[in-house]
Amino acid sequence: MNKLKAEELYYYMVLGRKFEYAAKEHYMTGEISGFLHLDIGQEALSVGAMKAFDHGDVFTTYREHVMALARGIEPKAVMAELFGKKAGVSEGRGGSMHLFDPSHFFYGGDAIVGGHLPNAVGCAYARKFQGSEHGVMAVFGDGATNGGAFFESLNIASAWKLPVLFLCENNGWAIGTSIDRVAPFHEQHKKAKPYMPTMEVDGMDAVAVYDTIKEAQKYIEEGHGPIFVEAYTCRYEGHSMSDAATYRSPQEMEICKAKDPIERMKGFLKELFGVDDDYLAKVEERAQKAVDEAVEFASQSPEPDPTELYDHVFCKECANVVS
Ligand SMILES: Cc1ncc(C[n+]2csc(CCOP(=O)(O)OP(=O)(O)O)c2C)c(N)n1
Ligand SMILES: [Mg+2]
Repeated sequence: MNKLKAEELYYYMVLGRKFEYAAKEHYMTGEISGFLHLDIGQEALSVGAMKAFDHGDVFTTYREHVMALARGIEPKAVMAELFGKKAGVSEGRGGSMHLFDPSHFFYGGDAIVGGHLPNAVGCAYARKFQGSEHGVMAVFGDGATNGGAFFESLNIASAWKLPVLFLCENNGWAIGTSIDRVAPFHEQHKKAKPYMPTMEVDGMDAVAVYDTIKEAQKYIEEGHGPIFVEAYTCRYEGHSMSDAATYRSPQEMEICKAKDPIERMKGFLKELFGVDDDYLAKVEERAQKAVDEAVEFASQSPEPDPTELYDHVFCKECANVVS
């Protein structure tokens, strides 16, 4: 990895973490409502994967703010969406779980666990049918691997050799249920092995995630069919803002935080490229400024017009639809 790319990964991880702390703060004041799932601790996975998969379509879970930022969606548009404002990336209709931006080939954000996996497979089918050279990445949590939609998606993607990169973020928890209580093994790629090749990566290491996703992307683009990547990671916060995560031990958190992805990337930048503390402080400043501006923009933005409430609900031009 060259210095420029490493610096880019670092910037987006810092931006992502600051963005999430700001979102948390403004949720507590009531300016953000609905659900809010924070990505703090998982930034290496979110940023490394999005920066590596730099073309093609992306479908993600509901914990997707940092992925959206790393895909290139403006912090102002993401924050305004969390605030439910018209200038939000989904015009204030989706909120935190439904950041949707076709111009960035980023289709959310899905509240239904595993519900986006068949959509990703359908999109890959369309891309193959269109003769596109690009593939599709679907990101999902360990909890999604216990659902039927997951197996159905692996099955048809494999049978039809569709260009899908299945990326499992295994943080060991599905809300407050440990994966070890509800799956026969901790490593979820074992479920995919009968269908496709699998890879494992340390999800707390942005460089490793980046390299692994690049390799996996190349594989699907060469027309071999789907591939499955499992990244082991830690979320520092509860599942959502309504989860105090009392089920987790201090020891578990200590082990997680010792692997902090941002600290790790700092070490990488210092050792390999000799960056100094002054540079790192400037990155922090730049990221904080972008977040402050996003919050200011979101809080000052107008609400959506209530007369638009029913727009996009029914397709007025479609046959057999009475509006
Ligand atoms: C089909 C479906 N079943 C159940 C839920 C409730 N639910 C929301 S998140 C979640 C856990 C999903 O697992 P994972 O993605 O690993 O969770 P995380 O790591 O984000 O806590 C569940 C069961 C849902 N949203 N959709
Ligand atoms: Mg999980």
